[in-house]
Amino acid sequence: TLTPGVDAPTWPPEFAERYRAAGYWRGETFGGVLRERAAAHPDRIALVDPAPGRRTWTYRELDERADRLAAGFAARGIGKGDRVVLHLPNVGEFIEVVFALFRIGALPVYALPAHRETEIGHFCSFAEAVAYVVPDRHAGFDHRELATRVRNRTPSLRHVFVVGDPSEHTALSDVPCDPVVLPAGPEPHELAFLQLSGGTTGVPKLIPRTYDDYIYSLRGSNEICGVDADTRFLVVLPAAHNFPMSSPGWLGTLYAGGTVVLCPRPDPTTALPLIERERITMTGLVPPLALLWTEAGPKAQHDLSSLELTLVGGAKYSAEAARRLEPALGCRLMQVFGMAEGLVNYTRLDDDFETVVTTQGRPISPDDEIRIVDDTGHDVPDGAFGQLLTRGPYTIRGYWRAPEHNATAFTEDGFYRTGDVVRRTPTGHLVVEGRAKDQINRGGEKVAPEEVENIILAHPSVHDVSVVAVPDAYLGERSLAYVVLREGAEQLKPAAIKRFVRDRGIADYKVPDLVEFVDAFPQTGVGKVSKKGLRSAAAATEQH
Ligand code: J2J
Repeated sequence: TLTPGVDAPTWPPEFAERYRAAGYWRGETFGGVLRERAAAHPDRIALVDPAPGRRTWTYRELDERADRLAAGFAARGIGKGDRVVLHLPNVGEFIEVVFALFRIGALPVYALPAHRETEIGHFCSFAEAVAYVVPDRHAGFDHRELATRVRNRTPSLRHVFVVGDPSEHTALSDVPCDPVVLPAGPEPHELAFLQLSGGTTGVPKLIPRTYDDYIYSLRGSNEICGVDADTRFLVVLPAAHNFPMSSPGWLGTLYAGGTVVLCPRPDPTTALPLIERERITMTGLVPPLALLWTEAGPKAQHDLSSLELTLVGGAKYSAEAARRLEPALGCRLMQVFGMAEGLVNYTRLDDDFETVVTTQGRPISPDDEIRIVDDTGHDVPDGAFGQLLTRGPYTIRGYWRAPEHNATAFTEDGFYRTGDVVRRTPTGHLVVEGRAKDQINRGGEKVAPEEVENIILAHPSVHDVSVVAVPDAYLGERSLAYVVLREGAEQLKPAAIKRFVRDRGIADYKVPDLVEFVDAFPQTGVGKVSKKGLRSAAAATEQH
């Protein structure tokens, strides 16, 4: 039932041919890549999970483990094209499960550790997932209870696999089986997984990526970042995020035959000792973490001399903060401006320092097509600001099962409307100046105001609500909910609104940071709430 082009628009044949002819799409799959690496260097360490009781996997062990898990999944009726919602923190099982699913052509749907019942319920039902993989407990939260509730309301969901104590579900450790009997694997042009979009709408969209396109972005990223078999990459951000997965991330590192080390928590107290102990050479951070590390680095009594390169992206990194990273951590800085939909820009190792600190890089591929347009869709003059549109060998042509949304999110000729406002320097580097899309970028975590507004609107005392971004020195942006109460409704405290949102079961980073009660919103001509008006009101509030 799963063909690119049916569940999701795919590249027109003439583009696919061009990308193959140019050597971008090479007909590889992740299952095949891992098999080849395991044959070429079986005893090299692929993966380290340093949590208490440090565990390691050689390439051969990871390959065998993926095989036996894949066979176990297949024996339970999970097959090609089936969707499996993966909701694991940075633990070794995350990587094992992903490669097992790749091997049988089942599609991981990457949930973030912070997601709760609202998001998980949506992913499971919208993707018609057949299985859901969780930890028993993580960060004080019992995932098994959530899994039971989601399972009870999702007819397609046949399996819940638990890392650790399974309670009423199935232990992941019971899944692997021998002998390994596997069905035919997936084709390189087929979908490999569904990634989550940051989103601007009431529910997050799913992003369909193929082996061909994603592996090209990995190869390109590896070349730019200098990833090779000696790379020891620390996964600091949640492994499910597109950035630590592919820019160049854990998948890029495994593609190159390097070593991936999973960091359980991103704070410098956890990460800096790990850099010393595991001789980490490369990592990726969002700007707020980069700020924390920059503060902590020089004070920490840890030997960070192995660290060669730190990538920073996911949200705007100020030039002023960027200037301080290299001296503080004793490594090179690379800015990265990417998106799970595709296009990734990097500053280059041979860029001059000013370019590295003041731009967000240039595209991976010579065939990444960039247009910068005004509100009417016309190209702006060279160097002027405008909205970024892009099309290329690893940028999707449409979201999964979302024809109506696709009609506006993409141009007729297949350019993705990123919603980012950028300008291009004479060297082709992009500078991100802002955003035209209705989204809050909370230190790299994306929040769709509409999703939060819909929840707040369900509160019996609330007449109307608008959620906007306010500037924040640490996170870049935080969220502010302007709430209009119903006439005659009892006055509420901000905490009551926050609790209401939290109790609905939603990722914590989506709970509004600030709540303000107002009598009315600024209106636009068409009678819709003016987010622009609200945003400038919010900026003014912040200054007081
Ligand atoms: C400003 N805004 C940025 C940056 C992303 C690598 C790096 C990041 C992501 C990512 C990714 C930015 N400066 N340096 O997938 O592979 C904002 C833009 C963009 C949106 C995409 C990767 N880097 N952004 O952040 O899908 O608004 O991917 O459109 O989570 O983040 O978000 P996401």
